Amino acid sequence: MLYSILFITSLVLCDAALSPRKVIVDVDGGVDDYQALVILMNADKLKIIKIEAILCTKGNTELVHVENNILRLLEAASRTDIPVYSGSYKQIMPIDGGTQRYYGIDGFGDLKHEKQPNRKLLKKVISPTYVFDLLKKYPKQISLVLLGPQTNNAIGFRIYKEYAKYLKEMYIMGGNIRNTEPEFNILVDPEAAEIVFSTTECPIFLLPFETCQETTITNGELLNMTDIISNPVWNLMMKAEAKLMAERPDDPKDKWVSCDPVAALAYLSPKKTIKVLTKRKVSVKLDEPNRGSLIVDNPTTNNSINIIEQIDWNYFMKSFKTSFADICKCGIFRRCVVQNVL
Ligand SMILES: [Ca+2]
Repeated sequence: MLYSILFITSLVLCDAALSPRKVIVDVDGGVDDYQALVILMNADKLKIIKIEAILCTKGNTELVHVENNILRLLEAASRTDIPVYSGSYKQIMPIDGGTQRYYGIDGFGDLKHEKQPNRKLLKKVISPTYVFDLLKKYPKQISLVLLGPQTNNAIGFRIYKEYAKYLKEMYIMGGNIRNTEPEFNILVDPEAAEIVFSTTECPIFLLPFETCQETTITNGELLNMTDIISNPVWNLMMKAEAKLMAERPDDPKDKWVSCDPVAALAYLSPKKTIKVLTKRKVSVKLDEPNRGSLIVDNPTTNNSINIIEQIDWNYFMKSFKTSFADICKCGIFRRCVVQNVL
């Protein structure tokens, strides 16, 4: 029996190890960023992808909270080996505040924690410099998954002339394609998004907010999962989710809309996750009214963005559950140490 397990596991590891896809994840530290990272970290554990770095940017909360939330997740998952880089503390043309309070002041439900995460784990280099060095080392091999305002990315595009050329692809959560109401990630730094959309040289896969709103999953279904999943990573996330749902207050029958994990899965398994993909010309409205909303299909725009219009929600839910259930499980070749979290 043990030989069978060893054989199957080594087959999986050997096969996947041939070509783990390299990815950098740029986050703004909300509960949904956390969920996205769990999906990606589980795939990293299986050697399907390699998370080269997590970059932080102001968005859901101030930069220091973003960093703390990500470090706390890595500690809970015993994955402090994944490098975390600080990034932009402010947008290019900041709006008042420029942070979102949907996930609380600290972006993670304002929970009380027994201890602060180890901030010494933060890398000393600023993120655009690190990313460009990595892009030069692995040209056209690195994907970017962007789950917050695109400030870090836009700065990279503007500092380094060849930044855009070296990227393989970008998966971006953000924007509106049908409503006029701007989506947060674009609204909070429209100039950054426009820089990225107008100077990109690699394929962009954009997940707009309206696609996420079509979810078939309810708050109640998420809360009920606590009956079948229990580990430090899940418990920490659900403590924040349950507190925030109670404070808003949300009805269990309401749709549970969480965009970032959908964008992460779209990157990880595009064929299984994305049901409808269209190519559209996309730019960002930089003046009022509706500053920060997307202008779609404008013939004068010179790009072609892949818009993720429909998702397989059953596949998403299955993957979401599996990722959270497995993230802390110890493999034969990997030691799991449960940290002092909750
Ligand atoms: Ca986010």
